[in-house]
Amino acid sequence: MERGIVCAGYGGFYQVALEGGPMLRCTARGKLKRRFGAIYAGDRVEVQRLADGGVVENILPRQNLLHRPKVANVRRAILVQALRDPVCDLFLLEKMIVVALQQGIEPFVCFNKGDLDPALGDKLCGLYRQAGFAAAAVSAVDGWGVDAAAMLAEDGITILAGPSGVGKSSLLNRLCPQIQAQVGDISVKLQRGKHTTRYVTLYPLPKGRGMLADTPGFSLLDLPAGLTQAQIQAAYPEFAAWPGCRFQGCRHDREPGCRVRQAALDGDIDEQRYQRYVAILRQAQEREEK
Ligand SMILES: Nc1nc2c(ncn2[C@@H]2O[C@H](COP(=O)(O)OP(=O)(O)OP(=O)(O)O)[C@@H](O)[C@H]2O)c(=O)[nH]1
Ligand SMILES: [Mg+2]
Ligand SMILES: [Zn+2]
Repeated sequence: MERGIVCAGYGGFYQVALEGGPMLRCTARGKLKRRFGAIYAGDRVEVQRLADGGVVENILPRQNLLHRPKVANVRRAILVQALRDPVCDLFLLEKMIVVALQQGIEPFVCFNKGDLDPALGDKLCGLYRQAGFAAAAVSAVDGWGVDAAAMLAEDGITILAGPSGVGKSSLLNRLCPQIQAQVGDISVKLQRGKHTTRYVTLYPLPKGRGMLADTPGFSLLDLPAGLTQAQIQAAYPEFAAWPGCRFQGCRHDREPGCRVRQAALDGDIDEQRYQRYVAILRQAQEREEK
């Protein structure tokens, strides 16, 4: 048996990158699906080679599994928003940060289409850096700010994730010019992307730097079940750094005397980030009560 990583799956076939190079087109044993539910891009698998292609015989234990986009064993997620066209959705971005951290994935916050509004790019990038995240404002069309060394994980799987039309495939082509993923348009009427990328696809990076995944865009994200207050607060590290509420397990919602809430009202903590935090906290609570 040989080991490999699933790079894409469609129509009952899986493209598997075998260790040491070649791609193999595989089918899968039926019992695997019964045991694991499904095989996802990013899955590490054991493969039996046949004269023509191969058969996935086993899935190795997963480090993590994202549901949106569907991909396993992710080390880093470049969370992409466009500064505009489509409109920048910081609520979705912060939900994605929550989910990434909960799954043990390093988030990298990326504002694309920097050419359309460089000042806003600098401002948002500064906001997230100050909060404690790796962040960049970039332009995939002219390459401004695109720094593969900073954006890609040292090894393992890096994914590009975010709404349709923000420029994930364009960025992939910039980060790794030997790949030429298909780029779509923005609908003039709806001001949204057109869901050009249909499947998660992993591309091996040169120089053994792991793999980079292009993924389909999405604009809605359900919070996972069982999300804890601490897991939500992990996406707001500036709250924990603020003196006062740190050791009390405070929700920072409507607790009397909450210093974080006060700091947000005083403008010492970004008030809109605080409001999005409260919205996520309540959404998670509603989900648990259902
Ligand atoms: N002005 C500007 N346009 C960009 C930039 N990056 C991408 N675009 C344009 O945005 C549109 C969508 O780009 P894609 O790369 O297909 O977006 P995507 O995120 O892959 O979209 P889906 O595959 O549908 O999820 C294309 O018309 C790109 O040319 C940028 O940095 N600046
Ligand atoms: Mg795309
Ligand atoms: Zn508090």
